[in-house]
Formats: sequence, structure tokens, C-alpha cells
Amino acid sequence: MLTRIDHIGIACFDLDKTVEFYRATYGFEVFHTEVNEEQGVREAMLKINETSDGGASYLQLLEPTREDSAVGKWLAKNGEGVHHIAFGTADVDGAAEDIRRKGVRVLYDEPRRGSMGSRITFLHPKDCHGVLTELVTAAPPDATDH
Ligand code: MC0
Repeated sequence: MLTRIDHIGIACFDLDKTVEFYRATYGFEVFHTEVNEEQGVREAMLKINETSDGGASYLQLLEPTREDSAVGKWLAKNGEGVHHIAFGTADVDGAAEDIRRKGVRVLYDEPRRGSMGSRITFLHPKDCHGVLTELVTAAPPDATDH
């Protein structure tokens, strides 16, 4: 079961400038930053609100660390903007398997490491009406060192 919007991923050319835009314009502060070399991104998570399932919703600002990464390729083609949406679930393995059985391509055989120790997988945008869609199980609160 998918229980929240975990985050909206926004691709940008310059993470520091984009963070400053979100701070100065809306007052959103950085909750967490990290580099995920496997995904080829430097990212900042801005927490928007807690959610009723014990999780939270974030904006995720993404700057590519290399041109041939998913975000690097997407930025070169489209410029800055919304790159993906991510739904939160307590069981990313089960949710991915359910969705795979419905004929949607799940991009990873096993979930991989996402932001703040989460476990993530992606659904192919061509099977989701043009939206790259991520499924996320957050790390337990005491395992998150942000
Ligand atoms: C590509 N396409 C997209 C898209 N990326 N459509 C909507 N939203 C996107 N973000 C479309 C292209 O326009 C193209 O359509 C077709 O998909 C194939 O794209 P491509 O440029 O040839 O690229 P591929 O096929 O090599 O790769 C696309 C794919 C890839 C979705 C498989 O980007 C991928 O594996 N993404 C999942 C990983 C990811 O995005 N990581 C970055 C976030 P046309 O019509 O032109 O054929 S990491 C993250 O978010 C982590 C850190 C976290 O949340 O914790």
C-alpha cells in the first residue's frame, strides 16, 4: 500500500542556487544533504510536512554528478524541472511486486539505496503516463543520521 507522497524530485543545474531559491522564496530549509554516487546525484531534502503514517513529505533537489547519469541526461534534454514523483510505502518489495504483476516495468530487481538510508525502486515513465515514479520505504527513524 502506498501511503504518502514521499517526495517530488526536481532536477537542477546548480544545487546551492536552487536551495537558496526555495529558502528565500518559500522559507523551506535543508533537512538533509548527501551524494548518491550510484544514482549520480548530489541532493538536498527539504522537509515539507510530517504525514499520518509516521513518515514525511519532502522536496528533493537533484544536481547531477556526471553527465551520463539519469538526471544529467534528463537535464540536457529538458532543462530544469520536475524529474520524478515518489510514493512512500512500508513495504517497497511488496508494492513493487504488486505493480510489476500489473504489467508496469519495475526498473530494479531488488530495491537500492536511496536518500537517508531508504530503500527505493523506480517504475518506467513510459508505463506511467510519462511520469518517472519511485517507490520508497524510509529507513527506521533511529537509523536515519541526517
Ligand atoms: C526519461 N524519460 C522520462 C524521464 N527520463 N520521462 C519522464 N520523466 C523522466 N524523468 C523518457 C525520455 O524522454 C525518453 O522518451 C525515454 O524515457 C527514454 O529515456 P532516455 O533519455 O533514453 O534514458 P534511458 O532510457 O537511458 O533512461 C530512462 C530511465 C532512467 C527512466 C530508465 O532515467 C532511470 O533508470 N531512472 C531511474 C533512476 C533515476 O532517475 N535516478 C535519479 C534520481 P522518448 O519519448 O524520448 O523515447 S535518484 C533518487 O531520486 C534517489 C537518490 C532517491 O530518491 O533517494
